[in-house]
Amino acid sequence: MFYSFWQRSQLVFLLLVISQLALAESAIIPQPKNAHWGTDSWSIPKESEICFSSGAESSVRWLQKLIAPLTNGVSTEGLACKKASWVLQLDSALKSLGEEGYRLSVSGKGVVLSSSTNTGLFYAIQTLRQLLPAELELSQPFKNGVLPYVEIEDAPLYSWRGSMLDVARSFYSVAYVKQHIDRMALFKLNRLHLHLTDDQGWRIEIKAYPNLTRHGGAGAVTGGSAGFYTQEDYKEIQRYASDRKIIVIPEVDMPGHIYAALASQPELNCENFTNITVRKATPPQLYPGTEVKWNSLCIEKDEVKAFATTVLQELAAMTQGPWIHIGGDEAELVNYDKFVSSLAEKVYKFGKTPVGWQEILNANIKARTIGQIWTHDPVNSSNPQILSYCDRFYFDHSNTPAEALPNDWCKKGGVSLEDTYGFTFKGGPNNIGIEAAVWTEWANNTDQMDDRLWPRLAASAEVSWTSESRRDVVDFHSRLAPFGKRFDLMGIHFYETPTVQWIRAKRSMNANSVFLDR
Ligand code: TNX
Repeated sequence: MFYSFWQRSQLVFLLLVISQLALAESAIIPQPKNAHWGTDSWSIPKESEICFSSGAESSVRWLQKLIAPLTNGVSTEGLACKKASWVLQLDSALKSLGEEGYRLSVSGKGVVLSSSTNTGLFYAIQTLRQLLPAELELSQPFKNGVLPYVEIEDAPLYSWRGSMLDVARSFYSVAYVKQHIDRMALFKLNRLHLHLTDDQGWRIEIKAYPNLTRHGGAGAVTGGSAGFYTQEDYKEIQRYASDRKIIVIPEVDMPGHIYAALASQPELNCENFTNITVRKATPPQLYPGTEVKWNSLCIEKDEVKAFATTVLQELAAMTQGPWIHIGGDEAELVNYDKFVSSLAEKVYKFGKTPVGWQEILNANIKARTIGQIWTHDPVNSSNPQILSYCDRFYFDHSNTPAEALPNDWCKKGGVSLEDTYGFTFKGGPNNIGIEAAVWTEWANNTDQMDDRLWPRLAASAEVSWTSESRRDVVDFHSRLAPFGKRFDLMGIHFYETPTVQWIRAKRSMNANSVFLDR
C-alpha cells in the first residue's frame, strides 16, 4: 500500500499518541518486582462490590475512597460475596513476600489484591492508584474508568524508605506535613524523619521546658517561618502517618546544632558562654543565620544531663514508633563520645532504639543503634546504617546547575535526578535503606519545599524499593513523565527536570490527594 507523506506522518503521530497512552497506563513508580501486562483492559462497573477477608476493614476503606469517584456506589461484603468486582484478601500464604509485599491482579473478572498484611494491601492500593487516571486525586466523579490487565507480584528491596524534613530552620505546618505524608504514601515511602531542633528554632513542645517553644519556637532562618508542634499536633501527625503505614522518627539534635535551646534556657550554657565558640548570637537573642558548628550544650553540667533526660523521656513518651533520633552531627567536643553514648543509653532506657548521624558510630554504642551516613568519610562500624549520602540524597542541593542554590558544599552543580536514581548499594548487609533529606536554610516555603522534594523523592523511592536489575534511567524518565499531570492535579510545585518530557495539566491551586484527609 502507498501512503502519502502526510498520511505517514499522521500515522506516526497516532502511534506516538497511542504509545504515550499505553505508557501512562503502565507507569508505576517504584517499579514492581514483577509485572506481566495483558493486552486487554477491564472497564470498571458503575455498581461495584468489594469483597474482603475479615481483618482487612481498614484496607476496604482506602479502596472505597479510591474508587468512589468512578462508581455510583460501592457496597462491601465479606469474602463470600457473589459478583466480586474487587477482592481484598488477607492471605497468610503470602508471608513469603514479607510484611510489605502484595499481589495485584486485573483481569476480565475484576481486581484482586492480596497480601499477608494490611500494609501490603495498602501498597497494592497505591499501585492501583497509579494505574487509575490522575484526575482521581481530585476526588471528583470521573467517567469511564478502565484498568489494564496485569499480574503484579511486588515487595520492597529495603525496609527503610525515608524522607527527612528539616522543620527547624524553616517551620512547616501540620497541614503541609500531612500533604507530604500523602505524597510519600503514593510512592510507598515508609519513614518520615522530622529534624525538630537546630540553631534557628525549637519545634516540639516539651512540657517541662515551656520556654523552648515559647521563645525557641519563635525563631527561624531569615526568610523562613517560625512555629512549633504541640504534643497533640505531633500525635496527630503520627496518627495520620501510621494510617498510611509511615513511621515518624523525631530528631532532637544534641550536643551541637542546639542554639535555639541555648537561647531559651540560659542554664544549658557554660560560664561566659564558652560553649558558643564563635559568638554568632548571645542568649536570649535568637539566631536567624545559616552557619553551622559554632555552639554546643555545656555537656558536663548537671542541668544539661537533666535536660537531655527529660527531653528524651517526653519525646519517647509521645512517640509511637520504635526510634528516636539523637542527632550528634558536627559537634567537635572533648568528651563527645561519652555524652553521645549517654544519650543513646537514655533512649534505650525509655524503650526506644536510638538513631544518630554517622559521627555517633565512633562512640561506645550498642550494636543495634542505627547510624545515618551522610558523607563518604570511611565508617568503621557494623551497626545498621541508613544511607543519606549528600551527593545523592541531599535535596537542599539544587536540582540542576541552572538552579544554583546556596547549599552546594557537598556537590557543586547540585544533586540531579540522575544522581539520585543512579545510586547503587555497595557495602554490607547492615544497610537497612535510604533516606533523602531536605535541609531548609534555603527552602523557606511550601513551593520551595515541593521543588526540592519532587521529583527527586520519587527516584529515591524507586532506589530503595526496586532491585538494581529492574532499574533503568531511560525507562524511569518515561514512567515519570505522566506523573507531571498527577503532580499538577495534586498541587505539587515540582521541579520541571529538563531531562523528563513531562505530561502536564493545569496546576491546581490547592493541595489535593484522593487520600488527603484535612
Ligand atoms: C549538614 S548533614 C548538616 C545540616 C545542614 C546541611 C546543609 C548534617 C547531619 N548536618 O545541618 O543543614 O549540611 O546541606
